[in-house]
Amino acid sequence: MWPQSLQVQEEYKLGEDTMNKEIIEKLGRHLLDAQENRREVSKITTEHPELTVEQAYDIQEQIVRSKLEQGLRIIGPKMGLTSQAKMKQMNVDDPIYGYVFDNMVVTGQDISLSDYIHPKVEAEIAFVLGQDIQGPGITGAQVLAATEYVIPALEIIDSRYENFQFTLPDVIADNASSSGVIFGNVIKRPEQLELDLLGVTLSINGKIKDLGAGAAVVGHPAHSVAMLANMLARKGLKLRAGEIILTGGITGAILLSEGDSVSARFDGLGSVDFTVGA
Ligand code: OOG
Ligand code: MG
Repeated sequence: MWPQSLQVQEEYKLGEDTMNKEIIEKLGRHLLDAQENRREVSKITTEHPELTVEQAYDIQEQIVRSKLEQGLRIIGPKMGLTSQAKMKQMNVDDPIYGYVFDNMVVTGQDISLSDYIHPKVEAEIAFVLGQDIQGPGITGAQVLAATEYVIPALEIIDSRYENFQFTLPDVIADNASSSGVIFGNVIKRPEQLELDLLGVTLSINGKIKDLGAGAAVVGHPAHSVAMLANMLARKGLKLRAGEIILTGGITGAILLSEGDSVSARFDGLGSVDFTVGA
């Protein structure tokens, strides 16, 4: 999907008052460097309070481009800040999107704290489409009709910003805090489940830390995918068959500590578990 978007991006001219390309590249490198060195940095809006959402997506695109140049592959786009739990927790009111890469997928049962800055975990429902979806005007019903299957997931987010605090443009520029994802091994067709009523509990060391249902995500997780298709359409992009799309945290995100044993149980979709090592 990305080569096509780069083409689109080149045709999309920055207005005169927008940030110049050099600053966008510099901020992209700054955030990438923070991620690679597992070091938190100050919010970019501290130095650039005028940063717009559009410019923030340009910075995100710069990061995505660099990762692709390093040989990484996008597994799919993700939505973020789609539930009240998340919006309230992060003090940001609008859904955003970012990209998840192949090197972020955790395949074993363990993660190491030393691979992250200050990781948090949240429970999500992921969609895999059987057909491409091109916005604008996409509805949740159209998404469900195009969905091949759904998978339970735990996303590990790791904001590159100090104290995990940011404004909307900051978190967009930081590729929506994307850092890791663990998928469960139960997959179902969407019509086998009532995704809005699907309950989820998120436990650490046997204690429930948060819980919710699919409807927490903009009313229905399929609606989140529809919003994503419509947001991407503004850049001339579409959702593609086979991509794994994260719809956003149903639960609030929980900070991880060494020794944590994390388990999310999804009604009808089994559980997703991992432990946190040093
Ligand atoms: C931004 C990422 C949000 C979600 O599911 O809401 C996200 C953050 O909270 O750091 O992935
Ligand atoms: Mg998430």
